[in-house]
Amino acid sequence: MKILITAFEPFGGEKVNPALEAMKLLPDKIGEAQILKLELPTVFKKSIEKVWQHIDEYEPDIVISLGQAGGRACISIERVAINIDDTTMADNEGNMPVDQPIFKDGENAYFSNLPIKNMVEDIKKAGIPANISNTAGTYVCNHVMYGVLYKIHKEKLDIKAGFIHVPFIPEQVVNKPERASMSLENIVKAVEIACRVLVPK
Ligand code: PCA
Repeated sequence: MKILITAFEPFGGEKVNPALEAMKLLPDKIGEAQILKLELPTVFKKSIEKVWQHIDEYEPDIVISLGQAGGRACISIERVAINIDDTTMADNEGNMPVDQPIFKDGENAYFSNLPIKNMVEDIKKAGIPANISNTAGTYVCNHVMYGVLYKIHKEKLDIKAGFIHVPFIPEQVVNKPERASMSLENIVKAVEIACRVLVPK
């Protein structure tokens, strides 16, 4: 079994992206599953092109994308990606789409086909706060989640895919004490547990 994990480069003036830092610390094997890691540019379109290319090349069984959701207090397992790019914050190459469909011939939305409730339950059992989120936003994370699920539907691929948003890590909020954060150690543990849910025992 092959699990492709993706994570984004830092964006929005941050020096790090906790999702990327967590991905780097994941083991290369979880149970019998091989973990493949891919860094994505925080750029509309290019991010989808890069992940599509690697899906074709690696033929993973599972794709789990990770992103930072600054301000959120827990691990959020995303339920749904919607067919819209809409932002007031430029991506890392200056693109700022407003009210743009991601793919004109795509559905309005695609649901994650990961066992999202089992993932939340197992992460919580380990003492780490987690919930299901019903919005991945309308920025590059939603864009990639949508792009992966669109490809799976269009090409009828036998792949399970979804998205996990993670909070800031403490070093990002040293001067913003009112913002939530979670230790990198717990983020890594949560992602590993989410992967374990998918790996045959
Ligand atoms: N988070 C952003 C894009 C990249 C990332 O890590 C988002 O939530 O859209």
